[in-house]
Amino acid sequence: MKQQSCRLCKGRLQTILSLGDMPLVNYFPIEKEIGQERKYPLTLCVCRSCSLVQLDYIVSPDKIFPVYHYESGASKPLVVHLEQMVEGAITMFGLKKGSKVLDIGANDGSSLMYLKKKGMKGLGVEPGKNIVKLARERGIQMVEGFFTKKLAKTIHKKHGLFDALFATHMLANVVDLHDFMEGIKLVLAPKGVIVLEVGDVEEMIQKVQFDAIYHEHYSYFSLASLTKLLEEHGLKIVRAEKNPFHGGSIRIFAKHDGFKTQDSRFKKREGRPLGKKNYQEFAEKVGEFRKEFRAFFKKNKGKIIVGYGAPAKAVTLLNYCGIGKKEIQLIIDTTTAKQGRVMPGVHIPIVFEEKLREIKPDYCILFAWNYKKEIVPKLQRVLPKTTKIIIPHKKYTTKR
Ligand code: DWN
Ligand code: ZN
Repeated sequence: MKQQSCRLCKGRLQTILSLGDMPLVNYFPIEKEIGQERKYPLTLCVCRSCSLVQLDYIVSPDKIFPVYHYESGASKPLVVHLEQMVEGAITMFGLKKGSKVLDIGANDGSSLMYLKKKGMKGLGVEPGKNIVKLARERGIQMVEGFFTKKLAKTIHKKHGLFDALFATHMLANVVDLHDFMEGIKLVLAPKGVIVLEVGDVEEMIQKVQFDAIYHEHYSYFSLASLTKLLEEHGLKIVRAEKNPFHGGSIRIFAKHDGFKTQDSRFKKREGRPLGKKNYQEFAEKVGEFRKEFRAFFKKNKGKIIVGYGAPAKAVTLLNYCGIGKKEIQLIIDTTTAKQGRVMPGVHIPIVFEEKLREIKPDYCILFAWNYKKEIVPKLQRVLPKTTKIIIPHKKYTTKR
């Protein structure tokens, strides 16, 4: 349903970019479901009062998460990133054997597996039925459902307070941010720490990463909007870091109010906040991207073109640019849940990585561009020397 006002401050929303009607990005149809995908308006807006970037059309989480084809464990670099994040929290905040940790949006339990190895007591919260099953099969204790104040009360009653809460790239998936934060406060021990990582909206806008826009990303955070949200709920950011993960992320460490900011370099606002001009330029460049991307296929009609990686972002990119199985023969992906299925809306078949050895494409488009460091060498080893690798947002073709 259309959101009339800002989900953070009830301010008025200003449209930045409308991407048209788009399918959901993490439900990959099987053959017989092709063409039945529901599409919803996808429009990026910004609040005129608090500058939170957000969608104005809300697809209920009940329609998105109960069956969810994204598995953290399918991306090795993500598992490494999560493990490094846990190590950072252990060093900075003295987590140790026996510490109680709650992972909100635990997905397949990749972070909790590591915490378990370190001797900590982990509990995961995840709405995706199919991925909760995966996590449980790995021996991870899970609560199936959305983290709300109500669920927090139940968790508190059964498990008490937690020394650390992790929420990694899931705050964007929360519709009621205030209810979520009240839930956090209920289960965080007095000296406990929250480790929260989100996509960095300033990087997204400046690097024209419009493919990060999709219905399950209801909000797009800056350090300023995150600070506003937490401080409204008596939570204090004690340390903030930026990292290049997922195209650019912000990681914050927060505690109940009353603790000193650990990080003297911590600034409430990161550089100059984005303004109207930035958003206009972003919208123009997205239009240019679409034109260039479509022109590439026109120019290479008849050539063999494949994709590597079937991330959520590729669903937005392909549907917005109107590129499908006529132009791209297949997409390779390591996620078991996505095998034998097709890309939502454009119906390009998704196949196992082994297929790479059988094909001799003229071009391979890296849709999982955020892992280019790990993936390009792999492609260069397996694909013929004549194949050109295209990396979106870099618009360069790696010469071979
Ligand atoms: O917010 C979200 C972002 C952060 O992660 C989630 N709501 C959904 C998800 O978005 P995504 O699907 O764009 O994330 P990834 O991690 O960029 O997806 C990478 C895709 O590429 C996965 O389907 C796995 C695949 N992959 C692969 O085939 N070979 C990944 C690697 C590293 C590989 O070597
Ligand atoms: Zn607002």
